[in-house]
Amino acid sequence: MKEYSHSFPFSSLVSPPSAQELLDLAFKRSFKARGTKEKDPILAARIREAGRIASMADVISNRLDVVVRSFPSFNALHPFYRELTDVLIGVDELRIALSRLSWAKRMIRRLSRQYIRRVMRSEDFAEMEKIRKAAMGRISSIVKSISNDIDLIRAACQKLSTIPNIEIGIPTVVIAGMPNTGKSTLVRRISTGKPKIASYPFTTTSLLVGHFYLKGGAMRVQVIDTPGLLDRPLSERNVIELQAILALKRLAWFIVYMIDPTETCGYSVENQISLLDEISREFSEIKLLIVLNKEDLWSQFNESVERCKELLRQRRISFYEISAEKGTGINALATTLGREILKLKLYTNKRQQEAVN
Ligand SMILES: Nc1nc2c(ncn2[C@@H]2O[C@H](COP(=O)(O)OP(=O)(O)OP(=O)(O)O)[C@@H](O)[C@H]2O)c(=O)[nH]1
Ligand SMILES: [Mg+2]
Repeated sequence: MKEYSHSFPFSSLVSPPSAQELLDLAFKRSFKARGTKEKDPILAARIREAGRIASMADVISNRLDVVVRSFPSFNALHPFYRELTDVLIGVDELRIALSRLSWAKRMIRRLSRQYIRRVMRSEDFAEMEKIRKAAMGRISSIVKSISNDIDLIRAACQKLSTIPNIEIGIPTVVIAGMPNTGKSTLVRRISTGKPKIASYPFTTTSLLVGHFYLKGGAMRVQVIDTPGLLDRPLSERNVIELQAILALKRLAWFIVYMIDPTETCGYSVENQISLLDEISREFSEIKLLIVLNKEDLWSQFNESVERCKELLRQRRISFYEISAEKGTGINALATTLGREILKLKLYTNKRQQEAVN
């Protein structure tokens, strides 16, 4: 079995400056006066011109090197992080961009050595200056040629830095459902997570993590709030929804599926249950707990609430009745969640123990 690092892989990413900023920085550095004690004017000129080439090349190649090294190896990444990178940026595109930065770094170092050798052999001031200008021109062209790769990596750093620090391997509950059903409200209620809540769909656009504690604080459970899912095929899902799917597929020990039977979320009960059917099929091996929310409004929406309950009864699915906003029914839900997680944890520990023996 492959062993993955469980720590957050994107905490030390270094974002590159744009190609133009990098060149400006390198030019400035290379023209900073470099004193030499050399009395011989030819030798002094060689040292000065060679120093300018070296310093330009060093500034750029070192910076590119630091950027490339700050990225984790994608092969060693846990599938959740690798697939999330793929959804947000594209692993292949990112790999190509990084390898082009490495290529540029090597080319710039090689060119700088070649041109420095030529400067050091020259006896002529004008020729030395010409060689130095030629070196700078070629280094600039290389940097400009990777301008798009640099931009892609800058965008990647920005996106990857917004990924929450999700821990792999600790008990994890993922809250899923259609938009506006109250998932974030529940996460706020039962965990330390503080997602944004609003009365319009697609308020949550990325994954968000909170925690709650079991066994008097001895066991930490991760709760993940996800963006709302629509009832449609995987091939039509957008980047925001794919993050929710990925959390379900790769992280969930337990899924809480949220239904708004009042339909004030903007989606019909039939639609919400059709998505539930899809999730139960797709993630059949993960334990699923169904929650009907907004109980404080049910008296105004009897008809749809009854339709919803009937559809669930037909499927022999039991459910919890809560108001995430008012806090009713939350204790019973949290108690069950805690009990089921402890059972799963015991089971996992036993399996691990058996694997060791
Ligand atoms: N009356 C009532 N309103 C609720 C309840 N739970 C959530 N809401 C409201 O429903 C709206 C949506 O809540 P959110 O928690 O943002 O819903 P969400 O499922 O996270 O929505 P997305 O992030 O867009 O998928 C907000 O206006 C909440 O105040 C509830 O139990 N009762
Ligand atoms: Mg939300």
